[in-house]
Amino acid sequence: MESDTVLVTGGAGFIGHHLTSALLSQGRKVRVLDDFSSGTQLPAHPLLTVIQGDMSESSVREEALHQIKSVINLAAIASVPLCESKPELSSQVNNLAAQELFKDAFRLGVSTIIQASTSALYGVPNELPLTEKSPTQPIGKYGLDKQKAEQSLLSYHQHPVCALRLFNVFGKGQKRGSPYSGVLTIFSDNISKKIPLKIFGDGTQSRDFIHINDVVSAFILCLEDLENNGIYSKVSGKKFNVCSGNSVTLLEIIESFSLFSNSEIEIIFESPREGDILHSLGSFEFLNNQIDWEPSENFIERIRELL
Ligand code: UD2
Repeated sequence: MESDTVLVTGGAGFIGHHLTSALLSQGRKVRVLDDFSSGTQLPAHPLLTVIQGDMSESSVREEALHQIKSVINLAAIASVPLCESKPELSSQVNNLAAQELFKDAFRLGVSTIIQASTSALYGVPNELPLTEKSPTQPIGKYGLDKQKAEQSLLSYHQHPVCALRLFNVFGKGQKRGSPYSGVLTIFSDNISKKIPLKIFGDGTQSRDFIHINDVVSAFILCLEDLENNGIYSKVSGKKFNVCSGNSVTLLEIIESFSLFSNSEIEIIFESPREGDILHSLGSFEFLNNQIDWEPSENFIERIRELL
């Protein structure tokens, strides 16, 4: 009988926990491959198996890909500053291992692959909002490596594949206490511990924050469409922005947090982070047109949840 199992690489990370739990609740069998360099153990479930291993090793890929129907590749070094300080690691994980995974997957009979790509591919935007037609001109190692992986996957025209360009993903469950977490997690963690917030720059930089639940629903809708319609799926061979279509500045974020915090929020301004872009804002029209996906979350409510 044909396998129905989904392999989620990097499944022990922030997005992986949420995505795996959503797939399991749909009755899907899930196999997670993760090296646990930053991920955390997943709650046990009868439909879940976990392989601890390094995706760069061919024997590990071979084991993980055995009798798999579909792959969602989340395995990545997701922190922009960490990729700048460890460029070889970024090349290895974000690009080379991903390319090897795609190659082995199709050789071993996998039908469908979705790549977690990133808005960092766009680099410094010429105009906003960013659409999938905007030029890709990544300015850092993270964006460059992710661009290569995305191009590699989308070159498999004979297979149902797609790439989701995630903007700034936030929500409960992101690792706390790590300098490599997203800014909303760092800020909410510091506010609850009454530690001053550090702003790199003047706080007018803006981001398009997308809630984890919306990201999970984008992956699941694309997966279903690809599995049901193969290369005739409306998303096959394409890349999509996964964003909220709204941007907020760091100063606005702190103002929102202050609505829900009992104590004064202290801010320290530091010099801008190297390789940072100033503004990011995406359009989700393309994905919406293809499979009716749209972000559903109320930003202010979700900010309150973080604290
Ligand atoms: C996020 C993602 C990255 C990629 C990218 C897409 C994270 C950790 N990184 O990178 O994987 O998807 O979006 O464009 O989610 N900042 C402060 N103080 C802090 C921390 C951050 O001022 O304590 C600033 C930082 O300099 C930047 C902004 O907040 O201007 C957002 O930083 P981030 O690390 O949350 O996310 P970003 O956009 O670099």
